[in-house]
Amino acid sequence: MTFLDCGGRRLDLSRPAVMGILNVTPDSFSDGGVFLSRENALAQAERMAREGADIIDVGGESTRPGARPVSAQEEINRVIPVIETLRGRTALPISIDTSKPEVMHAAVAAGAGLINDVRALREEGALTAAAALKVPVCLMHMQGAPRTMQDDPHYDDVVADVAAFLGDRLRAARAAGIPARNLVIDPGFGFGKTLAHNLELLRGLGKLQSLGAPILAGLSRKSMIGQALDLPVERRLHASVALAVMAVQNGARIVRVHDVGPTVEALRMWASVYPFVESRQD
Ligand code: 8Y4
Repeated sequence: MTFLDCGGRRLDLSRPAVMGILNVTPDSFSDGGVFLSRENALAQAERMAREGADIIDVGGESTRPGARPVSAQEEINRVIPVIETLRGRTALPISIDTSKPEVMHAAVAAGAGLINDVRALREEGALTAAAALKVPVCLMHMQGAPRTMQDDPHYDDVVADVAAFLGDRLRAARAAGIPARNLVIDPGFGFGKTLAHNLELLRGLGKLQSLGAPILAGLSRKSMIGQALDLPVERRLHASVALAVMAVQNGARIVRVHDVGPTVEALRMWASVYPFVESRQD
């Protein structure tokens, strides 16, 4: 379990891995449509590669509360040209952020080597599609649906509830024919969670390790930082880096971030203190 085979490109998990976020949505909260054009998206990806990203996550659907749903065709039109060009311009594995089976098929055909699904393969046909494509899959926890998930989230015990959900989705994925070695789990910070839920999940992240799958954590620039520190999205870099280090310390193997350079530097320092994953504390 020291690497994931992402369609022939290796993602080394013997040290913390950094997943760079590449939004190709015109309504992205953080990037404001600046990287809508193919050329800008590619320049952004190449910068992340230079800064030490281990994988690039390409997404064409916004899951912001209130965002408009996007058709499979629209998602394909946004992401496929970017994946095709990226595949030739960098040797890094490429991840496709989608929940739709049609997009999974098109993206893997275009060169994506990992499926990042915030709906954990719960859409109709998604388990079958992911199993047929034979690439690793990240299964993320979300309570409710993006439009309403932040309305009034409730849990008995957020860590236990998220662990139970991820355990169910791991079993469903394996039953559909996805080998255990190709499964990654993610607690889904910010997806149907209050600030208190997110903080408790981060403290208890290590408990998810008993599920036996590598853990991915996405905390970069999220509203939990805004809520805890009263900072606007453009001033969340330092807290994002701190949270990435805390997630790794608590067992995350992959962190999904906007600011690759600063995160890589912080995690290289972490890895010099903890050179072997086995020595990690939780
Ligand atoms: C500023 C910028 C504020 C972005 C909020 C956000 C995750 C994910 C997202 C995650 C996995 C986001 C696609 C939300 N978050 N995939 N995707 N894990 N696996 N919001 O946490 O970045 S989108």
